[in-house]
Amino acid sequence: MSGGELIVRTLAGAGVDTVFGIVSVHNIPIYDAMNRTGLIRPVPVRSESAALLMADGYARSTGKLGVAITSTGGGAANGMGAMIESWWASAPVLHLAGDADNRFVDQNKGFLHEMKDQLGMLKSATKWAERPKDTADIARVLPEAIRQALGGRPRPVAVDLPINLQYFEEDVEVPSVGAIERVKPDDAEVRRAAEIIRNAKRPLIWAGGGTVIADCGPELTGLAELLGAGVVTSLTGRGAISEDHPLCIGCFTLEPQVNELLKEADVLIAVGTRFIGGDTRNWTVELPSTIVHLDVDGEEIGRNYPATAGVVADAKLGLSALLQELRGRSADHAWRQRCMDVRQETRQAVRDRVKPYDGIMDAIRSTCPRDAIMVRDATVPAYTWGNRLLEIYQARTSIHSSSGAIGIGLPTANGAAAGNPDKRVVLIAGDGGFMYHLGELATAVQEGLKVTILVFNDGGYGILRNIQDQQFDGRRIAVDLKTPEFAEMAKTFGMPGTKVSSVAEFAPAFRESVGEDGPALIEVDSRAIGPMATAYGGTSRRPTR
Ligand SMILES: Cc1ncc(C[n+]2csc(CCOP(=O)(O)OP(=O)(O)O)c2C)c(N)n1
Ligand SMILES: [Mg+2]
Repeated sequence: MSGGELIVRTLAGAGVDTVFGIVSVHNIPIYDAMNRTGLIRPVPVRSESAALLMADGYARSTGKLGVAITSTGGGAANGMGAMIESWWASAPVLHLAGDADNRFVDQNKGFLHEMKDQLGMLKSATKWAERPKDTADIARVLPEAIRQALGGRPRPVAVDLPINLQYFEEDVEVPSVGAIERVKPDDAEVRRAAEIIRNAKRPLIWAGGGTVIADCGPELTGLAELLGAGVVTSLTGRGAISEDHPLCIGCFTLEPQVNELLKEADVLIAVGTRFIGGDTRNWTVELPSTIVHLDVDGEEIGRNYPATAGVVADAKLGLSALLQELRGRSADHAWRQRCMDVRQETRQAVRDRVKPYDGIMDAIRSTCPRDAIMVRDATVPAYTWGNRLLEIYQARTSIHSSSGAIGIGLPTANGAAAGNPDKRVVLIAGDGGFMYHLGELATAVQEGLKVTILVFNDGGYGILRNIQDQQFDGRRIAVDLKTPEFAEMAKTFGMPGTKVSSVAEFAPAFRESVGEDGPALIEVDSRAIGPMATAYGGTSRRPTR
């Protein structure tokens, strides 16, 4: 069979049924093989950046491998920003990039689309990337790429595919990827960690993205209940424990009430987290001096805060081993109550700051079923309430810009909708970030994706405007943007479009959009609604010497 067919049959054997990409003379044999075999549905998009981000949204919301196909050089490079996002999100994304004929590649001869070091570029943003040396070698490289993407700590990977190898025919068997095993904990590590936790009087849990990836909701919730420990989460850790659980303090690690609680705690049980700068105000949030750190990626244990004890394991297996060891331990009622009080106080304080936009948030949450997928681009409505207060009840129903890059919203929302045709996806985007991938409105309509797109239009890069006001004496520059009439624009793409200018108008418009069988767009006129009670200027500060 041809290299293209080998690729398609290998992917299909690994359970892949959908891929996102743009066809090119440097990947056309793969498309032709999809056509001939009917094994995989290709979703055509409007930029490679969107292809990779759709694969990412698909992967994050389903837990399955997300696959994107691009061309050589500029096409492959267009996907790189997206791969940085997938790296941050620990999303299992496979980038199949076409490349020049391997008899001419990397020689700067002028082969169509070529670039200086495409494999080097792909390696720079991935856990693993390789170029097969001949067509038969695809049967070794591709399954390994899939194992790398999904195994241990999931991360983006890439396979660089010279175009001649996609055409050449070889007598090869379709390789199998095999089962992806979870990393099991070491007994001695578990016993040591359990010993520390057993003696704790005021334990807290810090749950990160690893808890979502491992799908360890019952174990995480079980440990919190057993210990009477509050659970704070990182941004990627939202949803493993339901945010309406009384012990789920939530994603508020920078709030003063939670910082106070962290100082009172005597043991922090960190699970599937690496304490990134954004969750710790660049590692200045004070954590208990005793930290038990469980992570599938041994390199993260103790990297940012010293770990008293480490357990290298999948979060689900690690937590169930700890639960076994800790059976019979009782909880301190006063501490349990203290955690539940902080949960309430924090939420109320944040709610007061975002008024009147809490009305919009409440309408979103009360209209949508618990399994709706909430996607947020990097925008003020996300930083202030979408990433914090808007409750998430299930793993894999929260997608945000992990890297902080703007523009990821629409394509990741589309990818989530493509992977979850039975669920509603809600996108919260700002006018600036939304403009990055306008072409994907056409993809949403074409594929009938059930996404409600909320564009919060403040006529520019609002957060930077606030930062200039707060930290640069109001000297505003390069923050005001001309925006189209978004609702009218949506209609020309073939989806319903509405504009709302008050909080009261929002709920009925939103309810209608959620009832649509495909995408719908609502422009929220933030200037008409007015400023938030407290203007948000981000967490970045001028560095001091
Ligand atoms: C790829 C990328 N480029 C630049 C930035 C810097 N940046 C952060 S937020 C922001 C403004 C986003 O504007 P908008 O989407 O309208 O949201 P708003 O801040 O107005 O709520 C910019 C430019 C970024 N985070 N990512
Ligand atoms: Mg804006």
